[in-house]
Amino acid sequence: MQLFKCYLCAALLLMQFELHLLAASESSCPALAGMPGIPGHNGSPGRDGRDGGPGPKGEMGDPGVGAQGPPGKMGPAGPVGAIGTKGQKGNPGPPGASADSSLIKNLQSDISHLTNRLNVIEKVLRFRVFKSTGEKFYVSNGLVANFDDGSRFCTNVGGKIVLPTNEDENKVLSSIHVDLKSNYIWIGTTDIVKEGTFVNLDKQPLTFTKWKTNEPNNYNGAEDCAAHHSDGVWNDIRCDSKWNVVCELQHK
Ligand code: FUC
Ligand code: CA
Repeated sequence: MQLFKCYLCAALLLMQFELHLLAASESSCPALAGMPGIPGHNGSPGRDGRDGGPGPKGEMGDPGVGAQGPPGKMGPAGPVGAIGTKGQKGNPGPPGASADSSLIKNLQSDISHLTNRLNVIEKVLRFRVFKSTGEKFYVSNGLVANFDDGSRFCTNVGGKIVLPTNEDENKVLSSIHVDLKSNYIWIGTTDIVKEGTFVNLDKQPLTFTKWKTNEPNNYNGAEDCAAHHSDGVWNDIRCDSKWNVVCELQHK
């Protein structure tokens, strides 16, 4: 058998040799190639290779069996929610106590004051000129008369001859001179009872005066009444002279 293999091998080699010859004769005619040698024996084993790279990741292990940890910290507050819808109307409350007597008294007092004020305002509106001083109304229909007639007129309309009791009222009276185009306006004070001592028509001392310099002078010994001049100051003057009449109406 070993012998047969050797023959077969030699025959194959010879065939291969003739094929080479055939191919070479088509071009040129080089020197003849030698016979291929017999394959050599296997070499000795190589050296050990280097360490390989890390292997693939292992499978997840089974869950542990330790005790549960403490609860975590509270999280931050969430965003403010939208306003909810309006709730239902509540039930009616129990019946209230009846209005007490002090409330009724207050209401009656308020009504009384308002009625009085309304009556005064209705009177004031009948005059050609009317001004509010805050506490009083100053009114005039343009009457020019002596002191007694003027005083009577004012009483008849529910007031009295004007008498300023402070700077503001004195100024309001000055402004009325402009409306009346007047020189003097009677004021409610006289020294008829005691010469040189001017008192109001209730015989009370004056708490405010605005005498012009060197007045009152009782000129010619005959000046027991007084008037407010258009320049804003007062002068004593004869009671029988005729000047503009302005009344004051006061609401309680
Ligand atoms: C001054 C005034 C008098 C009078 C006379 C004409 O003497 O004091 O009241 O007005 O002038
Ligand atoms: Ca005078």
